[in-house]
Amino acid sequence: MDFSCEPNHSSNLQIRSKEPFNAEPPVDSLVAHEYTPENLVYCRNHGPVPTLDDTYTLKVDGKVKKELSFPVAALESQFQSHDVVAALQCAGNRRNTMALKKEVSGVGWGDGVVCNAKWSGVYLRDVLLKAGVDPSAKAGFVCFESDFTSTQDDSFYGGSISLVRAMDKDADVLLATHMNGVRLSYDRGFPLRVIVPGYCGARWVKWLHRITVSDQESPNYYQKKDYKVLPPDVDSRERASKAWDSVPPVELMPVNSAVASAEIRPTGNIYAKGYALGDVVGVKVSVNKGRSWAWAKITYQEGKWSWKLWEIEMPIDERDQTNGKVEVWSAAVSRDNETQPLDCTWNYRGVCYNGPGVKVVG
Ligand SMILES: Nc1nc2c(c(=O)[nH]1)N[C@H]1C(S)=C(S)[C@@H](COP(=O)(O)O)O[C@H]1N2
Ligand SMILES: [Mo]
Repeated sequence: MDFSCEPNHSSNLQIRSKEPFNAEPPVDSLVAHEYTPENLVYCRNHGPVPTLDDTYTLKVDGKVKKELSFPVAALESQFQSHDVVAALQCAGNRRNTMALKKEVSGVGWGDGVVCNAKWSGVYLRDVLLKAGVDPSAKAGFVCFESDFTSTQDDSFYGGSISLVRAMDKDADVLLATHMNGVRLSYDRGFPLRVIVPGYCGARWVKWLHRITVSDQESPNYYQKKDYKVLPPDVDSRERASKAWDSVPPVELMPVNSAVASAEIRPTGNIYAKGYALGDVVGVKVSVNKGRSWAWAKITYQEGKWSWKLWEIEMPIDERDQTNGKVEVWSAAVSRDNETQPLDCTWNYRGVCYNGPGVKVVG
């Protein structure tokens, strides 16, 4: 296929690799918005960004009673449209902090590989119901395929989720055509992408071409091999390849947070802001490396799947400073009292890092 028009990537992003195009925004600019504007959304690609139009045919096949196939442009007229506010996060977000412990393999990502948006489109559940899928099915998978280009490691990009998740009304899995009220850009997956709230970005397949109901998860590299939290003794590609089959894929992301900006006010107090991810009920901040914590104020939260924005102003002690510098730490706490580990276990691919957020000021 010929991609005659090159997508215009935002110049606000810090480029981590040009081919494929991987880039993230400065994290302090990210938390200035509840819904991330398009020009501050990170780009994570395993292959070229195709510049498609919306006339191609979307296929729904596999273990369905009735196969479906229609032009993607017809999706919106066939199913009811819905909005879901959800944060999108790459499993590699914050990888650079894990790499401080020991080298990891992957794009050198900071804390900005995340965004929050209102996604609009149709429920995957509604499409599968039309294909005759049993809503009470207890087993099986829904595989997503984008095969307009090959990728670094496979002949196409794919991923899957369980059929139970796909059919669960409360999971809000969407086939999205719009982000923040406008059509998806080429970078975001125009004309159609999958939204799996709470799950790592790898399952949010962009430029969706085919949906297959199957007894097996997607055979794609990024489902079966990559995006796994490998045991800590796996420290080479060769060892990784031996562990792939026995380690589950990353699905729901762990509770997380980052300090996006921090400053010392003229009063001598610290003022810090950041984001938190997961089913978060509170965010704690420490200026003395975890000896004591104070609760931040949540300034934004919407529905079940959004990120939370937080801020805090708190006094600092002279003892908290080393050479005039203070480390500001954050740790989110979830509804079931899960929190960020002070010492997050290292893994070879540097995925799902969720040690405390850290920013040094002064
Ligand atoms: N077709 C396709 N979909 C994809 C990817 C890809 O490389 N190709 N990358 C995935 C990964 S790893 C992430 S984190 C998100 C990134 O979405 P974004 O570029 O819109 O931020 O898209 C996912 N969907
Ligand atoms: Mo990702």
